[in-house]
Amino acid sequence: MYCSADCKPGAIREQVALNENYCEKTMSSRGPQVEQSRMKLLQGDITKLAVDAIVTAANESLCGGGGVDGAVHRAAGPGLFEECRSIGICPEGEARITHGYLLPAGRIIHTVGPVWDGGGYDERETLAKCYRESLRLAAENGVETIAFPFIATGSYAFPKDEACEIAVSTVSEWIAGHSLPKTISFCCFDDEDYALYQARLAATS
Ligand code: AR6
Repeated sequence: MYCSADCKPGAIREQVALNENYCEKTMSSRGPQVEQSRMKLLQGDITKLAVDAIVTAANESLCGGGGVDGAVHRAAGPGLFEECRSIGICPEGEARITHGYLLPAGRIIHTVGPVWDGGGYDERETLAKCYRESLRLAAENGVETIAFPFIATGSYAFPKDEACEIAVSTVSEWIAGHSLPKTISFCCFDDEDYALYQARLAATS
């Protein structure tokens, strides 16, 4: 499904990531049965996605807050809070998995991004680790379809250009070495973030 500016509110804008060159490359190196790109770009509320797992940008307590994590906790309901409380602390760069409760997504992967502090505190590596750890947990749990929000770019103030580059390159590296998840989506909340990913994905191909 792809809808443009005339999207109804709440609809998810989606675009198959990467262009035909990428498909051609994939087809010649791996055979025609895997011609579909495994990265997708979406726009909308991640809590509405009926995927096997969504990722949320949590804090170390995993007990909710603002931004995407607040939305996830509100939509999933109190069962999520109870399970998160039983897990305890999740350090920066790590991830934990829970049930999806009232969400259409079956599972929730909670990862804790770095708070941007100028870039001299391993923030970039920590952010890449968030993606890798989330994907590792997803694969271990048989997740075939997963969606990521734009981790650390809200309250945690990670510069968006760099965060997008790290997200796309880390996911690309994962895809090259792993068969699961089969489809990995980036779910952007606003137009500006969507355009940033669109340009980055086109450049990656
Ligand atoms: N669907 C998709 N993306 C969303 C949604 C949504 N419903 N809501 C916001 N975003 P942030 P962080 C985007 O601040 O920077 C919380 O309080 C938003 O536009 O949610 O990692 C946690 O508890 C932005 O691009 O996460 C932590 O304390 C992106 O989600 C802290 O904030 C991430 O923004 C984590 O900060």
